[in-house]
Order: sequence, then C-alpha cells, then structure tokens
Amino acid sequence: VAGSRRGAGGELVGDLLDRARNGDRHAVARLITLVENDSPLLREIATGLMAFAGRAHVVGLTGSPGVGKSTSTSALVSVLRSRGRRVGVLAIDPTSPFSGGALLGDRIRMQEHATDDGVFVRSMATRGHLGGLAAAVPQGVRILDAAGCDVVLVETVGVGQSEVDVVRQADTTVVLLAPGLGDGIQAAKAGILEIADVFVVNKADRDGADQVTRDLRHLRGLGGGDATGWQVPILKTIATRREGFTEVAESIDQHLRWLRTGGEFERRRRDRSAAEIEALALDTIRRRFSDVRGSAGLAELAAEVADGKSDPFTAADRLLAANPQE
Ligand SMILES: Nc1nc2c(ncn2[C@@H]2O[C@H](COP(=O)(O)OP(=O)(O)OP(=O)(O)O)[C@@H](O)[C@H]2O)c(=O)[nH]1
Ligand SMILES: [Mg+2]
Repeated sequence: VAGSRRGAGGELVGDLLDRARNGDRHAVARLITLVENDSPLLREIATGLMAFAGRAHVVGLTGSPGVGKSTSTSALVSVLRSRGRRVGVLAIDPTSPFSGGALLGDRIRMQEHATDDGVFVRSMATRGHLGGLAAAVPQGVRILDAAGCDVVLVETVGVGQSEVDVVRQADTTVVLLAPGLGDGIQAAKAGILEIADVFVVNKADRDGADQVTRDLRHLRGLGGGDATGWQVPILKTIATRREGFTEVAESIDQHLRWLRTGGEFERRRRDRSAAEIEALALDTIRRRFSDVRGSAGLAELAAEVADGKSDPFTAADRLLAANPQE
C-alpha cells in the first residue's frame, strides 16, 4: 500500500495489529520483538495500540531469583484459565544466575500452556541501556492487552531499581518470598516490600515458611496499616504442587475490585503513564548525550579536569552548552 511503512519483515504495522487483535500469536510475537528491538516502527505501533489497550488487569509478580516466580506464574495461569480468562505472560529479562538457562527453564515450565489459544507467553530482554525496560515493558503489555488478554502477568526479578520501576507499572503487584533465601531482608533492601499488594510465601513445603509469614505480618504491622483500606494479604503456596493459587487468583481479583471502588485505579494508571513518559524522555536525553560523548569535546574536557585546569561542574556546563537540546 502506497504511503505505508513496512517493518523489517515486510509486514504492515496495521496488518500486524489487526492480526494481533484477532489473537494471532505470530503477530503478537512479531510486535513484541519490534518493541524489544527498539524498532523505528515503535511509534507507529504505539499509535496503533492506543485505541485497543487499557482493558487488561496488569499483575506484576516479583521476587528474588529462584523464589518460584515462573512456577507460580504457570500455576496461576491454570487457575485463571479455569475461570475463562485469557492470559498474557511477559517474563522480563529472565536470565538469573540462580537457575542458569532460565529462559529455557521458563519455556519448559510454561510448556503446559503452549497449545492453549488463550495463553500468550513471551520473554522480554533488557536492551542494555537505561530506561529500556521502563520504556519497553508498557508497550509489551499493551500488545498483549490489545490481543484480548484479560490479565497480563509480568514476571520480573526483584533485585534492583529498574525492576521496582517495572513493577510500578502494574495495577496489582504480587511479591513472592520463600524460606531460606534471606528474603525478608533482601526484599526490604530492594524496596519491594512497600510495593506489595499481595504477599505470597512460596515453597511452603520447606522449613521456615511459617517464620517468613510471621516476619511479613510483623513488617506489615510496622507499616501502620494502610490508610487507603487495603490489607495486604499474606498467602502460602507450593508452586510445584500448584497449591494455594485459587487464593492468589482470588486476592488479585479482590485487589482489582478494591482499586476500582476507591479511585486508586485511575491514580495508579496515571502514575504509570507518568513513569512511562519520563522513561521515554530520559531515554531520548541519554541517547543525545551518548552522541555528545563521542563528538563534542568530552575527551578534551576530561583532560582539563584531570589536569586540574577546570572543575567538573564547569566542564559539565560547557559540555551541555556545546550540545544544546535542540
Ligand atoms: N520445594 C519447592 N520448590 C519450588 C517451589 N516452587 C518452585 N520451586 C523450585 O524452585 C526452583 C526455581 O523456580 P522458578 O519458578 O524457576 O523460580 P523463578 O523465581 O522464576 O526463578 P528466576 O526466574 O530464575 O528468578 C525450581 O527448581 C522450582 O522447581 C515450591 O513451592 N517448593
Ligand atoms: Mg523465572
């Protein structure tokens, strides 16, 4: 079609979007790859998605490497499917030192859903540069949303700020812990306790699960109770035996109902949009700056600072002045 832009594979974005909306998993996968690879078609995709996204319940699942996120996700998918929901799964940067070939492992764990037309599973890797995840994940979520998923589960390893940022983009955040991972402390450090809407203590078949549960109750109590009226549930699961996930699904639904009654839903979605815009804008600035680093005298300025001929503040001002932001 004259005037339409074509992707690397020769597909029209509009055609891909139409197919994705009809549940064509190849189109969904292709679109997510385009987003992941920061394709020049990204803007066109984002524009095309506007009319079809915003319907799905976005649920973040986070926790330390090996806590059982993928196994739990798979078990949760089964429960949601039995309730007739269409489910999308986005596993973010699932390379963890704990399970080694996590990507392959995740595929195996999700295998049971591979032939189910109502389940879309995709992994998404970071693209290396800052801002990448926060900018890319919402588009991936929108694609799954537009493809008709009622629930989109976003699995992310809760170890750093970028993951916390990703989790912030969920409507409901499930934080998983397990005995024997030093998890309470880890989670507190990573700042993921504050963002939990639902706590799941997985590996409840192991010693120490009750202690983790008590620790969590204590930590929850220290929070002084949520003024907004949501009491964060603490649930126990055994993901390998699929035990406890009816309750997890129920809590997630309850949380969504609570979000919708109090106006919190809109507030969270606006926060999410703000974070996304910010990530995109910062990404653009960083890109400009990395062009700058190559071209506009950073080496000379660095030499001046190193030789004591200039102070770094003045040098930074000069670098910016030499490279105006258009
Ligand atoms: N005993 C026990 N083992 C479990 C349970 N849930 C998961 N596991 C095991 O824990 C290991 C890690 O599980 P995953 O589901 O891959 O954990 P993950 O959090 O997705 O791991 P990463 O994505 O690598 O961070 C696997 O060997 C699972 O079989 C459980 O409830 N009990
Ligand atoms: Mg995993």
